[in-house]
Amino acid sequence: MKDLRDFVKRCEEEGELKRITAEVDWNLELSHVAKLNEEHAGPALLFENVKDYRSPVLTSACTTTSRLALIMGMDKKSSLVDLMREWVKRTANKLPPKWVDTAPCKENIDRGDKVNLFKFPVPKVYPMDGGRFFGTADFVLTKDPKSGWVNIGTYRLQVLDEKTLGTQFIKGKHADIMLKAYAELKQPMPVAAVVGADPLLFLMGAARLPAFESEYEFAGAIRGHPIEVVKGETVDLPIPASAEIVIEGEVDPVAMKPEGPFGEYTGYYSGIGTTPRPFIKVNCITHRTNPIFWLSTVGRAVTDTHMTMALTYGATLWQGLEAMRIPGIKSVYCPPEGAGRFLAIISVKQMYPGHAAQVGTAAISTEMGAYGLKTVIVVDDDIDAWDLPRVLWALSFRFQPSRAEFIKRGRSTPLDPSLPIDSRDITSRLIIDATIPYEWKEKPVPIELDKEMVKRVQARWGELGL
Ligand SMILES: Cc1cc2nc3c(=O)[nH]c(=O)nc-3n(C[C@H](O)[C@H](O)[C@H](O)COP(=O)(O)O)c2cc1C
Ligand SMILES: [Mn+2]
Repeated sequence: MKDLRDFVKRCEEEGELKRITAEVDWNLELSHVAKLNEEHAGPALLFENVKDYRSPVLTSACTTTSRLALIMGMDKKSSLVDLMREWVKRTANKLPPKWVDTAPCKENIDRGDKVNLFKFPVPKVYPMDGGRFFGTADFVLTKDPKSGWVNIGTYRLQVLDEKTLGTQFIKGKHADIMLKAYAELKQPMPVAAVVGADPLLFLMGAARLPAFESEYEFAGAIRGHPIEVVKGETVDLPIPASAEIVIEGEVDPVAMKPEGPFGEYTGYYSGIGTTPRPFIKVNCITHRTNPIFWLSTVGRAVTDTHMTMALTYGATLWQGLEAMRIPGIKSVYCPPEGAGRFLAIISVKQMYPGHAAQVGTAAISTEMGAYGLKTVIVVDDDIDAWDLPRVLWALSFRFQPSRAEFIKRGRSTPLDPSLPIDSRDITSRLIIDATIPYEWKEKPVPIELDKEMVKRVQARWGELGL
């Protein structure tokens, strides 16, 4: 799969996509169709007749595990945990991107006065949103001025006017770290914001990889071939050759414009009123002819964004634990209901006293866990991390509150509605060890059915009238 068009085609072949030919308004109507469609696990939608526009909008691409599997190039019947396990396995062999000279993303080039973000059918999603958000299924490319490390990060982008995009680079995110490096040099930060291309790059943009790691190399690892990139027109950044729309511009590290609010994945608006934030001054736009604009819905769980994060945050937590070489990790599950980021469940085969405790503290020390993860539940390996009824059983019959660890201070997300709106930098955490302590000499004796009796009863099932 090379681009979004391949993905649309694959979805169509698999009965996973519906084309909407009736006219739909970009102002609230389109997002509401998508959200209601997602509430009953409907197909991906390609809106071909958006009011005032001629080019299409794709939504709900990542809403189901089956479509995430198609993006990963895996069997449609794979479970979310299968996808994460495969992600961790494949990312062991990183592959750098490959430069090409010509690319479909250069079919149309707009500079100077021709630059106009309203050229694209950017939807307005929720009633109290501060405007139309160009970036929901996007990713932003930036380069560290000192080391040359290129980052891909998925960050929301609001259309402020024809040539300006508001950003929300949350503190400590890689674009934020890089912007601070440009601030020291007193230089603007060149950026490229991309919509479309291989949909895996959007997932990579949302993955919680550590600093100095290249999302391109991990995408290459998952694909098994390098991602093709081309030089920007005005920025020295590797642009995905097959991108639908590329916004080239720069961020002044000290200038701010009001941004937001936006109805977020927490089910709440990101703030009350606007917040001053850095913005992208757009210098050039390149796009394919009849570009597919792509929207990822947000809002009350579960939406497209929740499923995306359940996969990408869950996989990078697992990847982080593997990188620490902790033995015995059986499965990791970050429920989509928690947007894959506030709650993590980890199943471990304990091998020594304190092993489960190590897993819990390690989880909150990974790149993913150190940021906003509030609750970690560790269960024994007889329970699958995604098997929520069994996890609740362990919470009832194995967990002892005095063995929980309460951590007072950790890095938070400003979007967490459980914290007061003006003090969301720091969160507390809870590590719930719901395992049976390894060192116990006498452990509770589990009830197993008598095997012979099971056979006998099964043989008599019909006779018993059952
Ligand atoms: C649809 C979607 C929208 C997101 N919007 C933002 C955002 O506006 N700001 C932000 O800091 N992170 C946002 N994230 C989370 C980041 O993509 C994620 O934390 C990622 O690790 C950032 O990349 P980085 O680690 O290279 O900084 C979003 C994720 C998704 C899936
Ligand atoms: Mn990164």
